[in-house]
Order: sequence, then C-alpha cells, then structure tokens
Amino acid sequence: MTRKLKIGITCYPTVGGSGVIATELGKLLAERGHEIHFISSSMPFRLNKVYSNIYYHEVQVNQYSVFQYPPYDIALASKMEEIARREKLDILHVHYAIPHAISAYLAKKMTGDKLKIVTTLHGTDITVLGYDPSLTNMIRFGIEGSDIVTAVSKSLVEQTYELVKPNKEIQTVYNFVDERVYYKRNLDELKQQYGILPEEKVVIHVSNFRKVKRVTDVIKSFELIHKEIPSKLLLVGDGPEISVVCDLVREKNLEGQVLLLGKQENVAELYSISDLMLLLSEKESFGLVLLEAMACGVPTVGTKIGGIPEVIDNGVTGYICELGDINDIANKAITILTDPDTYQQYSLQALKRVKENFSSQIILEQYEQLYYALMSE
Ligand code: GMT
Repeated sequence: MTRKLKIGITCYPTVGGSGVIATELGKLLAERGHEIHFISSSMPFRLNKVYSNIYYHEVQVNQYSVFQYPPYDIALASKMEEIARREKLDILHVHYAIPHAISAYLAKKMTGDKLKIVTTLHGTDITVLGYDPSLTNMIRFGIEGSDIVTAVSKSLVEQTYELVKPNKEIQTVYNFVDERVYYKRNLDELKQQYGILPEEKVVIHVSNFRKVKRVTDVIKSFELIHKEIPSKLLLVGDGPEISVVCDLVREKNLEGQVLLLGKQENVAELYSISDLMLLLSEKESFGLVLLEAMACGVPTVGTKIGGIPEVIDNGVTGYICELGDINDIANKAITILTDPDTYQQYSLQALKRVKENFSSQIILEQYEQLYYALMSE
C-alpha cells in the first residue's frame, strides 16, 4: 500500500478561485487518507465541516509599532517551518508564487531541505505582478526555488515563460469541480421567487467585479440579447466595479431585467436556474466559474483570452468571441438560446466535457502522482 502523505497547504483563503481550488483539493486529499494542514491567515472559507485528518494553523502577525508594515511573509514562513517540523510534513503545496512560494522556500531552508515545495500558479501573480519589474525577479526566484511548479492552464504556462522567464519546467494541471456540489437541481420555485417568467431565458455572470472582468461588456451584450429574447440577467458577486455596472444598468433602462444578487454561497442553485453564462474578461488564466456552470449543464460564452479557450470547446459547449466584440457575443448567445434542440446539445456537451477533462478524480490523481514522484526522488 502506498504511504499516505502529510501535506501543508497555503492559499489566500478568502480569495476567489485559487482559495476554492486549494481548499477543495485539501478536502479531496483528506478523503483519500492524506493528512492535511492548512497554513493561512484565516480559515479557508470552503472548509465548512469537520474532517478528522484536516488541521488549520493560523498565521498571526504581530503589530509591533516599530514595524511600518506587519511582516506577514516572515510570519507565514515561521509558521510553515514550525508545522513542517512538528508534524513531519512531506510537502508544502502553495497556491500563488508571491508571497507563498518565497515563504515556503524560507521554511524549506530552515527545516534542512528535506521538505518539498509544490507551487501552483493561478494567474494574478503572473499576469499582474509579472508586469511589475520590481517583482519579476522575486517571482522567478519563488518558481525556481520550488520542487514542482504547476499552472492552471497551458496559456498561463506560456505567459509565465514569456513574462517571468524562469529556468524551470512548469506543468499544466487544470482546475476541477466537486461534482457533489456542482450539478443541476430542479428549482422552478426559486425562479418564481426571483420573478422570472417561465418563458424568460436566464443569463448569469459570476465574478469579483474587478475591472479585468469587463462586467460592463456583460451588460452591453445582455442588452442586445434581451432585444431578441425575453430574458433576465443574474449578476452574482461584488467588487470595485459594482457602482459602474449599476450606473450602466440604469442608463440602459434594464433595472427590471438585471438582478444584482451580491455575493452568494450556493451558486450551484443559481446555475441550476440559468440557461447561459457570460465571462467576458480581458485577463483570465482559467475561469473556474465557467467550469462550475458547465458542471450544472449551462453552456457558456467567453472571450478569447488566457485559459478560457481551454475550458470552452468553441461551437460545442459554447462559444469563444473576441474581447469586446459585443455584437458577436450577443449573436452567439442568441444562437445558443433560441432553438431547444440545439440548446440541449450544448448543455449535454458541457456536462460531458467537465466529466472527461476536469473531474475532481482526474485532477486529484494528477496532483497525487506529482506528490509521489517527488517522494521517490
Ligand atoms: O479571478 C480573480 O480575480 C481571482 C483569482 C484567484 O486568485 O482566485 O482567480 C485566478 O485563479 C482562478 C483559479 O485558478 C482562475 O480560475 C482565474 O481565472 C484566475 N484569475 C485570473 O487570471 C484573473
């Protein structure tokens, strides 16, 4: 029997997709019998039940008045070293190069080099920070100091080589969904409660409303869709662009048709009442929300950006459009939404694609193989 591993996981616990993937991976690994130690600044938000082999270690930063900035990265490295030594960890799996891979590297040096580091790149650390020349060398150092580096799409691997130029192999391990959470439910009653009429189609967008998500393009596309098809738009999430989005909804007289739902926990229920997802970002290394929607049988339209074309099979599970091409986006959405037989095909293909390429078991096994390869070095 293969030895079960002791794995430390560090992520930004409350930040979108990367926090979700890190936490879900930890839970799946625990279910496989591995011992998991989350080391982060607060409790990962998806860690919502007790597991006998999952532990949480909080990183506390002292706020001495002599420090102008609290030294989080050092406090994290210290905690990693303490847990690695005390619990005899085999691996630290960190999500994000900055600062997590750097802190892990310090912890590894402190524990005597036996500890292995796996770093997963999720995007923002490369696509945003990689452009900041003052940090590029540090990101490269974090990548090269890791034993194994993965990225969540081929596009992110390419971008990392282009922007950061590390001398290190980076492997693609795609994101996944937990099929026990993301599946279609029959929720006609919920639809009624939202005042959605039976003949209306439901378009959904889920994000953190950062500028890169181009939520205003979602509104503009929906305006054209709505002219052709009775429909409602669900906007799920919150963030810096929310007031700009609200102003545009008002300006376009779409207040009755656009439902601003704010942050929501049970998005699978909202996908279950949706017919189409729009993700029109200008930066997106993967687009986890696309996968979540597809797992609930929802076809998707996304932009030809980053990892989105690796998730959507163009013309099969949805469509890929040029960034900002509102007319094409709306036309593609209308194509999907008008004919019920065609719609059924997109929906079935979306489910099939998730099952065959992004199922939790497939991706879990890929990570496990990487871990065991490290252990046998
Ligand atoms: O998209 C965000 O703003 C959040 C960010 C994060 O750190 O969670 O998302 C990144 O990681 C997700 C999980 O791998 C990917 O699905 C998102 O595409 C990626 N975001 C960007 O690249 C902008």
